[in-house]
Amino acid sequence: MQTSEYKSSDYWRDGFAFPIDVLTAEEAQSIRAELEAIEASPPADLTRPLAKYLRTNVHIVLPTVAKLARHPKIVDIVKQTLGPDLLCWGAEFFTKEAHTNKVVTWHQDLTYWGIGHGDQEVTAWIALSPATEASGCMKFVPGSHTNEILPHVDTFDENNLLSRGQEMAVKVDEADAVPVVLMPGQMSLHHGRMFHASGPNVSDDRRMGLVIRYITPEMKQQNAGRDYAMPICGDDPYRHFEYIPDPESAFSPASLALYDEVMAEHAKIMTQGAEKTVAIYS
Ligand SMILES: O=C(O)CCC(=O)C(=O)O
Repeated sequence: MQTSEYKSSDYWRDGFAFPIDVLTAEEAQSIRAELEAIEASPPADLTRPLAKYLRTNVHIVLPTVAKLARHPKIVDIVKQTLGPDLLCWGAEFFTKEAHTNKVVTWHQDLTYWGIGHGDQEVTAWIALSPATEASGCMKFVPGSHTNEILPHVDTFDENNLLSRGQEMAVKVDEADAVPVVLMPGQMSLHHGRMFHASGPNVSDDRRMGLVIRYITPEMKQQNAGRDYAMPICGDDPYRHFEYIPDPESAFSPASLALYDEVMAEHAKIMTQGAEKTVAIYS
């Protein structure tokens, strides 16, 4: 599907849309190369392991990710979906190494984020390497976003990429699932109540996705005192979120200080009700 063919009616019917061409293969490769250069030689002055910065809120510390959140093609698609006023609430690299058992169990994103269970959030998942059934691409259950948020349990399984190893307490029929196959530079969109999961990577390449979470400004953090978002476009008469500025440079001192501030608040939000430490926020 080309960008011009995107129909938001498909998204609202199914709860997802893909594949949507947003970057060239070369642009995707350049972001992958930048990420891999950082992984090969992490900045010396980080107070947390590099993987934690990459795994959550990476838009605070990496200018390339902040810029991508404003990429005209991506924003155009998201505007067609959620309307003209947009904030970026989060960004994460979801990487599965080649030949590893890392999985994502069935879950609904809005379960633990504290920003309600409504329709004003969408995730853009942008492939930086081939996301295939062999490499452990996501799977979606069409129409499942029409459910409420269903009960989830924490497993803290070390092979689970999710923060608390959470999974839905109801059985999802794998036969209902659609594999979200994407080539580098292609994007999928999914709704915050979508049932989704992904399996192990049995391929020879890393499976790399950059996830950007967009919200509209009327959303509000309900669990903690403060929450943060990066302004993307349109108006925000509510100011429910503290604004995150673009980082001046990768892991700049100011961005690292802001990162710690945001993570302290997010730790309160994301760990509510958890029986163990939630490692990515510590
Ligand atoms: O990348 C994956 O396999 C899962 C990503 C996911 O759960 C999400 O973006 O909400």
